[in-house]
Amino acid sequence: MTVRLWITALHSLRSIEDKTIFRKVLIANRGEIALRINRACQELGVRTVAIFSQADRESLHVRGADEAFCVGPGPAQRSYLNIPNIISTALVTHCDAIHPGYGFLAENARFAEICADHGIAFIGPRPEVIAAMGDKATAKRVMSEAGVATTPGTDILTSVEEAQAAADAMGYPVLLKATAGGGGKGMREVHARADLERAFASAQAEAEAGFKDGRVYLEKLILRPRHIEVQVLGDTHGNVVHVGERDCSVQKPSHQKLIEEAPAPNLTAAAREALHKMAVRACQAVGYTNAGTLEFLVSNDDIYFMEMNTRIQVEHPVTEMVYNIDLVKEQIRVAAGESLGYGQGDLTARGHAIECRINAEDAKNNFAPQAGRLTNVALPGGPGIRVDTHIYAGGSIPPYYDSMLAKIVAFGATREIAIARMERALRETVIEGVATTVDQCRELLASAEFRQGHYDIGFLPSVMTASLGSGANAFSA
Ligand code: MV4
Repeated sequence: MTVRLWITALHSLRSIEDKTIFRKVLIANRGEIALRINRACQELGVRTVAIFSQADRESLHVRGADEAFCVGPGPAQRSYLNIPNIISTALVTHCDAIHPGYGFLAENARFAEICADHGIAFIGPRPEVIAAMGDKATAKRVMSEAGVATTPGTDILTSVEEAQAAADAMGYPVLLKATAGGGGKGMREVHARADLERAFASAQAEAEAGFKDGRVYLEKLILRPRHIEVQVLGDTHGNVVHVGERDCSVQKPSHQKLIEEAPAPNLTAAAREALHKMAVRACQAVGYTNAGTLEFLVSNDDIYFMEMNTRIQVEHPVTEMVYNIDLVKEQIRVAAGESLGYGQGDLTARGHAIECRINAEDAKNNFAPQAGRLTNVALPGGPGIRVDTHIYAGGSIPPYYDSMLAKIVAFGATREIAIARMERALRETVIEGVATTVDQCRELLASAEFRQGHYDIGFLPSVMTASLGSGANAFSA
């Protein structure tokens, strides 16, 4: 009897332990995502430590956290990327975990490793998985071995001759890509054999300069595909679910996304199911944990895996609206060792969500980033509108960081309702003091291509040629 009681007591102790989430999390980021993480922590009853640069002293993310520490001067290299200062802040404040957000240190495998070395949980996947997915050629090899359809192409190329032979075999046009890349840096479109040698050299040089890794590989150029990505979530007990897809085809030539939506419009049920299945299979193959995104190119009914992002993404709110889930809370829970506690069957998409990114950029000046002080701010609200932002009237926009000011998310029972709400929200939006991309978002939303959901990665230039100049996007062929 006594023994029995002890066992019961131990069981309940263990289950309490299993449910023990972090006590304190350091938020290694700034701007809207720092606020977003702080909100998730507060709702979970987790205390927070903010870090900030001298340029961000007056930022909202500093005020929202339980504690806040300056980690260096304005330039990110000396503050938000300053690993020794961030780790020592976490240690001094007794944080159990660090949430990296997106950008900065989010996909730095070495940083994830350093966190672990100091007994701090990194809220993200394992360092080996971050490293493997960060190398695009490795990621494609791993996914291909797991049975995922990847963009036809080569592994790392060691000579021009090898590139020429491969290109001849697959047929032009082809695309050279940097293995350390992503985001288009070190990418070269090649339409004829005569142009390959020069493109090979300049792709290598750009990759070497940008990433200190000049290795490139070759792919068949997919003409006018859609960029569709699948959100995934895995726990440390082997459970993986997908949380649907997002269409992110509306991007600037600089590969900055402008509008994202979930679900993807004009996708057949078969293609959607294939995407979801491939994403889950891929995650199971690499033992993926935490939140992640698999990027695919979709052309007609052909689906090709392109790369995987091992972080929470800017556009995660459209998925949250459609699936009624809090992805940042889920990230924190699974990083603390909790089980997902639900399966694929418990997740259903409902309605439609669209996100517009509002940037501090001057469309009349080639989208040059704007810094300065905001003289007036009035944010939209009302039915179906969510705004994730760090801006306020009187706040300053430092010159050192990403130009994104706000994400406006519109949700509705149908795509039409979401579009109407977004248009209404954009009309309500007042941001004065710096030039913003509000008008460009309105222009995009008003276009026939967007309204019909018939768009691909070549869509933007045809709508915004006036602002961007001609021939801005070589991939619109
Ligand atoms: C491609 C492609 C066409 N074919 N790969 C752009 C950024 C980088 N992540 C990969 N990118 C592309 N890879 C093949 N084989 C077209 C693009 C591309 C693109 C992709 C998604 C969204 C917008 C884009 C704009 C231009 C080119």
